[in-house]
Amino acid sequence: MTPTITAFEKSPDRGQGLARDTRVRWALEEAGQPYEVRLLSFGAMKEPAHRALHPFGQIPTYEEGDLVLFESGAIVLHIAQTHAGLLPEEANARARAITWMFAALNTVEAPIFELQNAKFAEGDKPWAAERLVLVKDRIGHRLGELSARLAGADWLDGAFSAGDLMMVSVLLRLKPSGLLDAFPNLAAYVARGEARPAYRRAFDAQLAVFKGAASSA
Ligand code: GTB
Repeated sequence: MTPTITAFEKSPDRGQGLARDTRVRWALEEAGQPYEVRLLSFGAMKEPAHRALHPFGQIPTYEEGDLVLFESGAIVLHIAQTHAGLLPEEANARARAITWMFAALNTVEAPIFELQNAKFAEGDKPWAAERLVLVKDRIGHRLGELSARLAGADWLDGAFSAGDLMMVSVLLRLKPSGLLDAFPNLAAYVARGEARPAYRRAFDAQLAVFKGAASSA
């Protein structure tokens, strides 16, 4: 059965691929799984019909027959568990790859998310500049730790896995900030992820949505 995911009708990132549907598209592309996309306006995301799928009124969601999922991490994990290629077969290696997915979402994405809050949601507060310094420091600290672990390897634990897909997706959100530049091995790691044909297809698909929305506006 062809799954359907949801995405922004008009992404606020203007097609940079930073919204969380891109990681789901990427996983589906890595898995060779065709999919459909239902595009939503900000208003439609908050309507009861979408909230029945996503309690927080956000994208992405994933529908496949009777199964409805929200949370990009849970969706990517489901795709990885039901298709070959994104998780190792060996049980311990599989558990470690899933650990990297959680690390990406809980330990690395959390401070990166705060950067967006500090810049955009809180940018007009009198304490915004001071907070921005603290947030950037926290991100730098975390990136230093990740950089030390990755060292000279191509991927976090052997072959490319859903753990790398999630970590690269999270780090990509830092690209506009330039914070990755201080860690050449992480910048190269992100570039390796972006160079994967499956990532390119996912990126191009979300960009086509943005261009379509821009041309019809
Ligand atoms: N934890 C959830 C998950 O991983 O799926 C978070 C989902 C989420 O934050 N969704 C966002 C959303 O629906 C879109 S991705 N927001 C609308 C709302 O809450 O009303 C987050 C996002 C938004 C915009 C940019 N950007 O402009 O660069 C990047 C990422």
